[in-house]
Amino acid sequence: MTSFTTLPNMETGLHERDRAGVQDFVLLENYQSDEAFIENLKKRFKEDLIYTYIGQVLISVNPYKQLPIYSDAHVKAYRNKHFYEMPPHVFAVTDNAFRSLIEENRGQCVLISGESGSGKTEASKKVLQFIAACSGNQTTVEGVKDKLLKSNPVLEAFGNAKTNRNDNSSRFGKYMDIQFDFKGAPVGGNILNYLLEKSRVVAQMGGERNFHIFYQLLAGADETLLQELRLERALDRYSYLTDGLNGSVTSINDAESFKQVQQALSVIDFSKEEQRDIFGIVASILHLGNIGFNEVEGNAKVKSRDLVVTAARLLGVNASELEAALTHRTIDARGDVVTSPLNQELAIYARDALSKAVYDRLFSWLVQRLNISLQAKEVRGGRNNVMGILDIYGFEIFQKNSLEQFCINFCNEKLQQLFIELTLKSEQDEYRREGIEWIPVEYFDNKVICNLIEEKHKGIISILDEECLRPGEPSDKTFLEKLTQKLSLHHHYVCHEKAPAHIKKIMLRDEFRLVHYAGEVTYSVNGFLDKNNDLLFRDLKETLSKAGNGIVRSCFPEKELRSLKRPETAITQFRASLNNLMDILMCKEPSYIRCIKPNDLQTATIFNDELVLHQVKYLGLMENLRVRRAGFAYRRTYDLFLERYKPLSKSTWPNYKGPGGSKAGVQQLVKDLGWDEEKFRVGETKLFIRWPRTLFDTEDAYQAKKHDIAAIIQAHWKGL
Ligand code: AD9
Ligand code: MG
Repeated sequence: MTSFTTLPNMETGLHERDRAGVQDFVLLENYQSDEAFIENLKKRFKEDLIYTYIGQVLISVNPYKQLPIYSDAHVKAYRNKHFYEMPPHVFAVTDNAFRSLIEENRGQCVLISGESGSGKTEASKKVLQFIAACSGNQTTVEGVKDKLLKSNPVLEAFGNAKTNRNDNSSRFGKYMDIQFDFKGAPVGGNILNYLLEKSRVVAQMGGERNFHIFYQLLAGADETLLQELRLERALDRYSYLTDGLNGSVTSINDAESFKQVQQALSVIDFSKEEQRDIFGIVASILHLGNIGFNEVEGNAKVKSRDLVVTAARLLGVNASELEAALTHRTIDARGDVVTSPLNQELAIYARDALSKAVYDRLFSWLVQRLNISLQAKEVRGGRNNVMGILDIYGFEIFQKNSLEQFCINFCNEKLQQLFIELTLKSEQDEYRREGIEWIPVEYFDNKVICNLIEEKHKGIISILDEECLRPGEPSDKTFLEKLTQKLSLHHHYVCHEKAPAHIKKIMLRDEFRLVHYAGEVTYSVNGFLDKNNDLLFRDLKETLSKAGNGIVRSCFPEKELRSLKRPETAITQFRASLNNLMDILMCKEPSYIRCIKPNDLQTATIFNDELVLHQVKYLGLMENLRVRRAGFAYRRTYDLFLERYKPLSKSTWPNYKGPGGSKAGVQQLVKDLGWDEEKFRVGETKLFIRWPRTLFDTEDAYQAKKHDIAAIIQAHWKGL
């Protein structure tokens, strides 16, 4: 497969290093220096070279502009190439993983991490694009590929929103498995979704929007559909849309996106009826949000019955029943059924809880429905033929951080843990496998923060759950008191009382602060208990379980009402799903894409050194590089090394003919080159080179010789 014509990277990698920095950080001479690291990223960024390696790990800097590097020609150029043959690219990482999957039958996962707006979702789409473009083209496979690709616009419409960090921010976590047959053709897929930020349905921060689908529907639906849903185009008619940014976003074309969503739903085989039900639910939520309440003698009364009637019609429930459920609460205490009226505040709470629950369950239903459509008919070639892509919400620090940010940041701590374990572990494994001595490197292990959050009985999650389940009158305030009581001595927990003066100044009394691996975040406990309890009054559940809208009915099954078990708290469910995810990832071979955001303004050309350095540090990239360099900066299989450098010695040119194959050939070659013992080690299958300089010199010698080789080859062909 390797030939002189397919080895362009060494030129770009080694000889362009002045103009465009080094394409692999292990080649950076001053590798301990933060400045040199940033300088290299910056140099490349300015040249539109957004990708750089640390060994096998890909670093991607968000260019915030379209680059012409994802064309079909690029896919083709990266297909079936050895990793270092081509300049760094998300396609190279994908090709590498894809080939391990097919050739070695090893389950793969591509883990994409980085903070909000750094380019994770875009990277995940490129991974999918590459796989779709280079795997099989029979009609059955085309269908699967189409569905996989089309699942993205649907999930983004319902699960993404404009935040202050990113105009298209993922507000849910996504893990997608693609299943392949033994020939490498995709035959199915499966998506796992994690914790949708459903509080956004009823309230948004200044400058932010609700989920895209609401705006898409209002901008893109034709008049007939709008009328059927009793909607008007004006956004300011809907109270759920007027909290944050009231309007459209220049980078987003809502009407156009709506067309894409409709088209995608059709490709994924959603029936007309299902589509009508979906949009009916979205519209019903907008109407629910407009329902106001008066209070008469402590009892809430619906202000405008019309809205209840419209929402009820769209959900397919009885309007009077919905009205009663919005203003009353029935408690079944061991057979004693008592119904009591709600006051205005509680009725608003019940209405919002209803909207959130309906939207959240609609989202999960969509994922399940996609999965049915993506289900492989038959997977031949074993269950290891799976490639997973993880694109989950990035680390977040907002002005106000609540339970949602706490969950998102906890998730990022867990992924960092995995990164530490897998990168260090795989490095160690390789040295062990190859019989090479290993020098351990110090690194910050964020396990201590994971424990602070999730340790049984002692961690923040346990304390929160305990408080939620405690009889008496637990509140956010009592929760915070417990936290402080139990954790005030922990190095990564900062409470108001014990905060240093400069922090105290910016902290409120209802806040606590965590020292995350990626930075310090202040959380406001307001709403923690409510969100964790995630209570939807029984009357509403009962009403929905009888809905005429088929999706609503299946989202609120009757058996849930009959269950006597207390539902698990939101955070406990989240922790369980994360641990399950970690188990899935641990048994696959990982490829890493570490995304970096060059500035906070979502704009091309600006490279903010300080901001980038912060990310480089917390992503552990300097440590990653040190680990990679502590042992051997470069490694190359004997075959590859010999193929390229054999012209440098008479004993290996044109071919090594001695005994012992390419390993012996390489040993002979480096002996002829006069390398001393310290420069390299001989592993089982690879040559390990300690310093990049050794490789540079060898490459320089090769370049000098290249013209001679060209002449020799030409003469050779002429002679034939
Ligand atoms: V969040 O954690 O979901 O808030 P992501 O997913 O990390 O975040 P996303 O991929 O959505 O960020 O990227 C943000 C924006 O940056 C995109 O909408 C694009 O406008 C831009 N972007 C990111 N990567 C690329 C790229 N490779 N080429 C061009 C890009 N633009
Ligand atoms: Mg995203």
